[in-house]
Amino acid sequence: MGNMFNAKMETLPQNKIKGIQLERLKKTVHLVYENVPHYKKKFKDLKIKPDDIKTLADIRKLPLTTKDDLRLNAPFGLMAAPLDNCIELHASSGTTGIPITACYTRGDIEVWSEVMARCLTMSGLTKKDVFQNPIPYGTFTGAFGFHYGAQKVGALVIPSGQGQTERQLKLMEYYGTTFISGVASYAMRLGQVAQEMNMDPKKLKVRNGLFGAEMFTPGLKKRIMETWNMDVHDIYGLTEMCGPGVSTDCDQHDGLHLWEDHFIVECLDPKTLEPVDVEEEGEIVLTTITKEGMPLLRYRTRDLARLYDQDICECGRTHVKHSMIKGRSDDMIIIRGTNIFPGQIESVLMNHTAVGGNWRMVLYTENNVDMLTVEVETKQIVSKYEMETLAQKLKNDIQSVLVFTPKIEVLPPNSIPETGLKAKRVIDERKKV
Ligand code: DLL
Repeated sequence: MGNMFNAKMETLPQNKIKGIQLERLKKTVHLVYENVPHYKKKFKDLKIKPDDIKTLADIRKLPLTTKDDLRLNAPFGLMAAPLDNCIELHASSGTTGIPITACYTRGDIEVWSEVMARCLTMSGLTKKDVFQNPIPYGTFTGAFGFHYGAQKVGALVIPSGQGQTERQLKLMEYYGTTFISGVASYAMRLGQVAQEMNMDPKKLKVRNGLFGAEMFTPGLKKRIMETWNMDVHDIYGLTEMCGPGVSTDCDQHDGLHLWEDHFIVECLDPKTLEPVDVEEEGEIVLTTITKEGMPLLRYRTRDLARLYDQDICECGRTHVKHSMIKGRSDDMIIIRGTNIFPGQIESVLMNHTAVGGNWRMVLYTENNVDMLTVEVETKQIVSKYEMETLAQKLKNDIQSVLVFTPKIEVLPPNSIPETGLKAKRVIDERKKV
């Protein structure tokens, strides 16, 4: 059994967790009803009152909250606490221009630090570690979440911040960093740059990494593990909940434990909004039950995953597990009638050792027909012949998974432009009809 940050809560029997959830759900429902006009109106429309929530199953009586609700009420309209009681603001850039903003009370920061400390300890962090945090410190929640959690564990935190990959690697070497965090694709980039600098990442002292914030396929995870000779864990979270810290996979690496004493999770069919069966894929819908600043009821994350059966995990934790996030429902691309998730393509690419860390899908229109080119960087500079052979192999493999044949363009390392914090895997230049 690995270390736990809060063994009592992490191993609490399910019936006790359910008891805590009900009590906290009732409190949250009253809090938003009394303080957030948006929810008061929704309750009125649905003809419900806070006291109608008597059991956990009653959660289904509550209104769902969508990204549009957040945007229409931006930036502070969904706050349940006065801004005077808030001490920090975070926002996610979003793709539509209006950022999703969340303000935290001191209590919210305390809860966030706690869940992050649990996730980090689950991934192997101890107070003996030198923890490097190569994430921009800014309104993005990533850096601060890891920072607070790692300090709570008692590790030595190096707040190395944004980018400058060579500098990050030199800091790792100089300070003897043992644990790194970050955005999944950046871990790959760090490994690639190390090799370009003739530095062998395996010879550094880094032995653990906790990454997330974007699609994180098992193939990419394996790649990072092999490049660095380190154990890699997956962390999920979103600005609307707290930032990173909603769930992480334990050493069993067969699902992410979601902290049920702070969040209630449902998995719904995105079309019917009915619960899907256990282990069926659906949209993750989350209710915060300890947040004070901006509590949210039944928030539709758009993230697709499966919830696993409620067995006690080998690691001893009792909190429910979900599969890795397959992608966002809005990530799905429909091209000539075929549904494609970027993760399906990445899974194929990562099976080929000659493929580097960076790749993207470019969609465009040619003679009124939708076309897809998958651009893939090689790990090292190779001959034209090797590039062509690789392109052919990738084409065959992708075709067998997708029943669709994209064009493949194999490129030398560093050909695809960096797009900032999270990798941009899909460029859609199709003419909108
Ligand atoms: O990305 C919080 C975070 C930071 C998580 C660092 C983990 C590590 P947002 O910018 O609000 O917050 O983006 C949230 O990113 O709804 C998912 O679609 C995606 N996402 C986050 N973690 C994962 C993951 C942060 N482990 C959105 N796997 C979420 C797949 C993830 N997708």
